[in-house]
Amino acid sequence: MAQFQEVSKQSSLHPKPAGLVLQYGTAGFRTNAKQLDHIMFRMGLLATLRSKKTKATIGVMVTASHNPEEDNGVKLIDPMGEMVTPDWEGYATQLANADQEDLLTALKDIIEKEAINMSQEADVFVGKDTRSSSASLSQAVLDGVSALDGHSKDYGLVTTPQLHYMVCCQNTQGKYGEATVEGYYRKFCQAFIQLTKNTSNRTDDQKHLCLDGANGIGALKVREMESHLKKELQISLFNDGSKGKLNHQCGADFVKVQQKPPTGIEINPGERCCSFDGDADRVVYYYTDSEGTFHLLDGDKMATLISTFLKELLTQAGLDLKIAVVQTAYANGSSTHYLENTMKVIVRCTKTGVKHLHHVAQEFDVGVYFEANGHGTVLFSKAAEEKIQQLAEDPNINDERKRAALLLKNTINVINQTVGDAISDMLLIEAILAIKGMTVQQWETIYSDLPNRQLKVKVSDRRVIDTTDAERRAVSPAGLQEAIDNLVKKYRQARSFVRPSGTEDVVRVYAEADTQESADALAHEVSLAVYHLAGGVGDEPKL
Ligand code: G16
Repeated sequence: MAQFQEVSKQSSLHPKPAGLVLQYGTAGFRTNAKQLDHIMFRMGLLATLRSKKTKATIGVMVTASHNPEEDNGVKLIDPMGEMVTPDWEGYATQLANADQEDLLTALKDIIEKEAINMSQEADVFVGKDTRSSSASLSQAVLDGVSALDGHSKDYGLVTTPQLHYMVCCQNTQGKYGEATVEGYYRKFCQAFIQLTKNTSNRTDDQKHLCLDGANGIGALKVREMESHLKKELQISLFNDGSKGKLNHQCGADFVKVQQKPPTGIEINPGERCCSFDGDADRVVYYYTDSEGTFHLLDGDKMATLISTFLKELLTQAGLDLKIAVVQTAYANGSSTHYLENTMKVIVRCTKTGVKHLHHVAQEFDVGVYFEANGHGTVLFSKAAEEKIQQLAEDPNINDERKRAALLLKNTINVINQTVGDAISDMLLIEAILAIKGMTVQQWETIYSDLPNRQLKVKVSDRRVIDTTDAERRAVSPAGLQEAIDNLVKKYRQARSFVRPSGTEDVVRVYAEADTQESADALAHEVSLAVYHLAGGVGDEPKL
């Protein structure tokens, strides 16, 4: 077959380094950019097969998100804008690791297993972040698509959620929106303006937000979007990529893990600030008070604010829809307690990775899902959307129900339901604060976080750690969970777990307790247990 000859020819220009084995992780492949050229070419091939199989457009995003500048990675996007399914993640790993001479066999194996009609047309959308390696790596993806005769559209520099949005728009024939960057700005900014239009007595101070763009793609895109916001949101942009390094001492991951403001930002006490990560699919909020103390409002705080707002609107609208919040093991214990006991909403816990949260959220009429690191969104079932739409158009309802139904309708439109999206989440949070007339300080006091600490431990092979119960318990190596249980018992209101990262070559350690000193001590002691029982490398973790 001519296609296979072309694959053979092209793949020799994107050779696999001998012996290199990579795994499709939490959000695709991710490692040092120098090791990724063959992976990108092969993911171009795989996306083409996936497109032929689904008879729909597939997305390939070249990014390593929160990782350092020298890394890169790739995320595959399925037809409705969601993450690719687990069986295709498996194919991705097989294809990525096939030796150069076995590539065609691996490819044919997938074609056969999935009964793919190779004469079917294929369409692949490609996007990339601002890393210096992204240009040549996205070219490798395009080469893979063309080797199998697929059509590609190169969106160039876009945020990850923008590419998810494009794929969904394309496959819904424009029902979700127009598959252009301008279409994206129009859809989300118009909804934001509609949502905030009756809050016109807001002062410029209330409309003002400081944004740390992590020196990445989010900063560029917010600049492009600004005019669509018609000054209803006034953004002071820092870490816009003009001088600083991507994700270096800045960005959502840095702020969340270090629990301190990013460098490169000038903020006054009390000012509302937020940070995006490197591909703008996560956002966290924060401020410093007059004493200089840092206050973080992470994904859990966002999930709480959003679900409270939605629950109130559903009640006012008289709509009986089932709402749930989906979290991971990293969710602060106080947030889960508040959601379950005060707000009385259903709370579910899944493994890390938005792909897991997304699927559980789909089980409800309204599924709010957020990882504590700021990655999340809200999903509305088709039936819920229809009920809200009908109510908003019903001429026979009272003003309170009408107002609530219209707010719900515009809330749906400001949310990027395909995936967590820093830009869309920021607009949603800003709109909710404006509508509720709430300050960031009032938002923070909804509940108090338990002090917590996250650490990383280097081990020789992080796969020795296996977990269960949505990653809350370690089943291997032997003795590790017992050690954690004994350490946790020493502290009050304490909890701790460990898991291998799916985006970095580290084991992550999380601990929370009644005081910061206890959380820090527990995290350190658990790190030592990991170091000793799971093959730690380098120096022992220090307090
Ligand atoms: C990705 C995933 C997130 C996950 C994060 C960290 O985020 O999309 O769901 O929380 O990695 O994962 P891990 O702890 O396995 O390294 P991003 O923003 O880096 O793409």
